[in-house]
Amino acid sequence: MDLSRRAFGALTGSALLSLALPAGAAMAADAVPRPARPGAGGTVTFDAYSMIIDGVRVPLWSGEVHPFRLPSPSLWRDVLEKMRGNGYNAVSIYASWNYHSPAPGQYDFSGVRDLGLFLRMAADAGLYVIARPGPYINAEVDAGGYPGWLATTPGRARSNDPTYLGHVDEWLTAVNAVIAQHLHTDGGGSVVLYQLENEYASHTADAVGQGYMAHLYAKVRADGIDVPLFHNDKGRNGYWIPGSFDTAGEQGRYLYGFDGYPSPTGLPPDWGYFGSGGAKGGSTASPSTPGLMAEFGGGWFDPWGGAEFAGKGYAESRRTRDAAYERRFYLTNLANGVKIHNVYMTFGGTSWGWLPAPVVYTSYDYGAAIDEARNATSKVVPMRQTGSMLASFPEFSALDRAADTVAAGSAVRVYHLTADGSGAHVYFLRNDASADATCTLPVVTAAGTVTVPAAPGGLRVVAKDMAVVATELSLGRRTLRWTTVQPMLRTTGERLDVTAFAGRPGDPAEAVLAVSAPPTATVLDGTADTVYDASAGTLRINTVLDGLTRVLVEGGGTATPMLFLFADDGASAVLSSLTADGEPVVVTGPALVRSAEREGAVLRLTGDTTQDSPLEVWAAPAVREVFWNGRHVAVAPTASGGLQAREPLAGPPAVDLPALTGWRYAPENPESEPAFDDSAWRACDLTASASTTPVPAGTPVLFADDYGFHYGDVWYRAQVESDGTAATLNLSYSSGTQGMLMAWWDGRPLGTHRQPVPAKSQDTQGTWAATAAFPVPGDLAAAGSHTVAVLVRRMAHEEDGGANDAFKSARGLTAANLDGTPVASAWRIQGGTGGDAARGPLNTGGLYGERAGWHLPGFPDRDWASADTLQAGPRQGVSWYRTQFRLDIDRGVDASVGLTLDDDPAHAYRVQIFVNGWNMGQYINDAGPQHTFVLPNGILRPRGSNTLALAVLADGTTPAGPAGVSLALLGSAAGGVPLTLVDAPGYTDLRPSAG
Ligand code: IPT
Repeated sequence: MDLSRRAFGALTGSALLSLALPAGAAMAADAVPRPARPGAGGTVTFDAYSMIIDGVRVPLWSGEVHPFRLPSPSLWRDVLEKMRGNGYNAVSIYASWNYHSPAPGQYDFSGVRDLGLFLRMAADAGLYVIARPGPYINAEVDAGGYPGWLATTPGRARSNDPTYLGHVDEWLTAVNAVIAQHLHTDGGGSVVLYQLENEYASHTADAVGQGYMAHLYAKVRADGIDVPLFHNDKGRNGYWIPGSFDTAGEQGRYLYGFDGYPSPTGLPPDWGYFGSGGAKGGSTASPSTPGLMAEFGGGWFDPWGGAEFAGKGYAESRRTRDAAYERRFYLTNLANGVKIHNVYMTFGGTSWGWLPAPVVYTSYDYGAAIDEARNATSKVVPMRQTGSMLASFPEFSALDRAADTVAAGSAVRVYHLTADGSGAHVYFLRNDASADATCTLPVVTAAGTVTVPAAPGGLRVVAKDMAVVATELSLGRRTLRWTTVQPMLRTTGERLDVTAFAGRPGDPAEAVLAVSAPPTATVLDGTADTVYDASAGTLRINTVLDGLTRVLVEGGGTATPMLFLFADDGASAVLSSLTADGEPVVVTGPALVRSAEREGAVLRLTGDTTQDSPLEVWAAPAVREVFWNGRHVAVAPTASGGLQAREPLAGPPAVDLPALTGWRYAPENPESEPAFDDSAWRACDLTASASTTPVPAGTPVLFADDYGFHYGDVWYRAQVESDGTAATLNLSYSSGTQGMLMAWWDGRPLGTHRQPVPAKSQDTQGTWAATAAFPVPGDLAAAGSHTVAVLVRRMAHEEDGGANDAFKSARGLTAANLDGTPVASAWRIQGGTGGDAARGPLNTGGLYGERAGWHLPGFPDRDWASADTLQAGPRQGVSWYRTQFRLDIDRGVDASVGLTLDDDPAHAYRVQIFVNGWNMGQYINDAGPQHTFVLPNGILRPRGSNTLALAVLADGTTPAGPAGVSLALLGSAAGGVPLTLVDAPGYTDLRPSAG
């Protein structure tokens, strides 16, 4: 029978309502449950296949998010709900020690640092949590997460040194006190896994490393963390497998995990079943624990521009690791037995303030599935398809490698697996060629081996992409004999079952259902052929993916009808499945469905539309009325048993952003003047340092960290004696890539030195140290005392990936001499004074304006000159611009706003961007590549007045200051989450006075 394009309404919803409900039909909507809400408690174990949570096998389909890279807690909920709505069932987080600890003994978990709130939101959103609090995290953050103050302590970090371990215990005590309240096991939350350390590839076979790991293990257990622990090996090296260090007598509570960031241009690696050894556990290294990819690259970080290894911007990461990359690499991981799969990053966010490690700039967008402006990109589509598949079909949770199978007609790679005990077979087909492949495949079914598709034309695997074929999948009340496109969704409702498939537009799709009696198949929308084979006992449906094709199957031996949905990528992107009051709710139309609640006949949905969107829901038969984001939606029953909105849901209205005008201007750096009073500055009087940078003979310690200045700019002043022949002032400094130093002699600029940007290794210690040689102006060299002032723009401390204390290399001035004679005495130093507690230690550095509160809302700038342009003539030093602007974005619209700076790239200057007192990043005009800075709502007031302050640092060789400064709309949706503005003090609360 061919019933293509039968009109809607030929079969009404009420006809379906009259169908009898079979006894005992209530079945779980999702085969894989979401975490219980706080209060429930639970068990967390694992076997060689997967995690087992509350007795149920749960593959974790996780994405990495860093709470510290989104300083607006209410938006955490947005990101978490976007993940859940797009198929993830877990979120993995780092906690960054430096973010929470301004000084030894001081720990802050409030405001933007409220880790407990994040964990609560994750549980509320229905996501399990993988907690990764270090102590070392890497993560492209300053010192790899170590606090600045740790750089001044003795004892080798990342080792069993007792001094270091003392500091580590302090951090773990603090952070574990928070995490322990959100464990799935004690009912407080949904944390199910906890990582010790991070890619610790040193001392893997000696007491230093083993003692360190054993110490961490015991400490974390002592802090009450009772979920399984693991470590992420830097590649599948077999480092830190169970038994490789002392786990305090515990067995079976520690997993082996590893990270992988394979090149997107190479072949996806076979790390488990299909690699050498083929151990079940996803790794030859640890056959008794499940395949755990603690980090699998979902994008890549981008370095500063202006050099050989120049950053290209994150559009490039997203292009090279696109949706097809995700299918090809992540499905290969699944084929290889990985059942705990975390994509690093899923939402990268912003390395705001002084968070970025030297290797990266402010944006940490990462080319991730959810972009820095919180937009779901095309990369969420495969995540939704596969996450939903894993949640719907338990057969995918316990696969073993099966007999090698070869496709006919095309050289696609076939991964054949069989599902433990269920009779299901799964085939992952990968096309590594650059042309689409068409093939047939022999598959194992309950009726023997069959070559699929049965219909002519073959099945297609798009170039550089991957496809899923499966047999004998349970659909709850029926069995699917085979499908040649990826199964995405399966629900069993009181009145209706739904099964959805997804693939590329134009893919031929064949789904064959086992039936025990003649069925009726009705093609409700789209084009499909259906063939009933009485002798085989099958109903075969063939279609070509194009939007959403709907086929309703009734009879066939099962009382409850089945709606088959065949979705191309675009249609699958707006296909959502939730549960309300124990019944499945399937929704098509809106980009995101955040929640579904049912009360009797009323179904309340919340979510986002990014454009005018249709809405159709399949829910409990009792549902008669639908609300969307609190608004009543007029609906009509449809032929497929759903309710359809009579009018589309509205997308977001146009958003108007104001031009930025009314600027005020003030130059600073009074520190460069001889008359400046530095008597309150800290004298550089130390003679020894724990830094890895040697203290030069005959000079006091000048390293900024040793004087408590850990982040941002730092000033130095000294009186220098000249015998009248002074010729060259040599200033050595160390700063991180893109750092710079500028000097003045008796108030006259001597010039600026810029660190050469390293051309090669991003982690090489010492490449960011240099000596600037400044000629002393002849007319100022007279015998006597002269004032030298030096400003060092430090970038960040190095990371410590090699566990060699690289983060302890000095930052700031390291040595000074005048014609070879050390400038040894009477140096004074001033850096960031710590800012305010709300914005935290990484928000501000030591510029005069930062010390004086020029960046803060409410600072009285009325005496500043008004400025029509932000461009000034060449002048070495610092200038500030301030303005205010009002936003008036409709409630109910989630607009994501950025600030764009633009100019002639020949102009040598950089800008520190402060929004309402928050340091939202650093723009380097002549390096790039970043021009647009995301300003998260909460920091930004979408309805109200905002203060923008720009600190321009110029080397004096060119005009400086951005030619263009404008607000940019980076995304908008009707919907969003309730916004709470982030509380932080203004100028009048703080009244800072610069010293
Ligand atoms: C791995 C780190 O574990 C992670 O913190 C982050 O730095 C990531 O890489 C890159 O973004 S390290 C691995 C790539 C050697």
